[in-house]
Parts: sequence; C-alpha cells; structure tokens
Amino acid sequence: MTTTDCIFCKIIAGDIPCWKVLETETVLAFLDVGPLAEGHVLVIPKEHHATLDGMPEDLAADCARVVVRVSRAVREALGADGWNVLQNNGRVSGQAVDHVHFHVIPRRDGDGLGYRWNAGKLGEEAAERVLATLQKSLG
Ligand code: DGP
Repeated sequence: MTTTDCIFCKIIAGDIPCWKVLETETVLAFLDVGPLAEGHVLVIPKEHHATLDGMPEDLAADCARVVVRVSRAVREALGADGWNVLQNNGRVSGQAVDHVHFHVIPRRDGDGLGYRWNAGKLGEEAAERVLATLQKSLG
C-alpha cells in the first residue's frame, strides 16, 4: 500500500475528516470511528509506516509519549477504571489499516468487553530455543 491510498494518510492530509484529540509535530491522536468503548482513541505517526518494525525508533517513542498523555486523559478526564493499549501488526493480528496505530481503549467495570488471553506454559526447550533466536537477531 502506498501513502496515496492509505486512509490514515488521508486523515493526516485533511482529505478525510476526523475528531482530533491531540496533534504534535510528528503524531496525531483522533477518535476511532468504530469505538470499542466511549473515548477509544487512535494514536498514529504522521509519517506512513505499515507496521511497527519498519518505524524509526524515535518516531515510535514520539507515539509512545502521546499514548501516555492520552492514557492520563482517559483516566483523569473520562474516569476510566483502566484501559488497553493495543497495537496490531499484520492481518493475523487483526490489523486492518496498514498504517501504524496504537489503540487506547478505555475500560470500565462491567463493560463486558472482556479479553482473551490463552496463556500457555513456557518450557525449558522452547525458552532456550526462542531466546537464542531472538538474541542472535537483536545482536
Ligand atoms: P486495526 O484493526 O488495529 O487495524 O484498527 C483499525 C481501526 O481504525 C479500527 O478500529 C477502525 C479505525 N478506522 C478505520 N477507518 C477509519 C477512519 O476513516 N476514521 C477513523 N476515525 N477511524 C478509522
């Protein structure tokens, strides 16, 4: 996908309207059009990157700073009991829009949203194998 047919790039360019929450030089935060809860915010870099691994680390840090600020507002102003920060990469993860975005989803007691966390159990063989692979890649 190029930036010309990216819906979030169109929002950044002002070609598609959005409910703007916060804007910095490099980051935009706006209300999700299909909210999971009232106050569901998307935080996106203004520069187009499809997935997190392709992003400059400084730009990801800019996004994280805005996620923290939005989190404070969600807690203090919207009175959320908690919130989820969700960032999907790839179709398998649920990513529908190929422009990096962080969901900030306010949670309220009894909201019924739930969450699914099918935890496994880390075994020694898998731990050693995956650790060696990751450490080799990370250098
Ligand atoms: P994801 O599944 O993680 O790629 O989430 C994409 C989110 O983007 C989804 O919650 C709906 C939201 N979204 C898609 N198109 C638009 C749009 O045009 N405007 C706004 N505000 N949100 C959008």
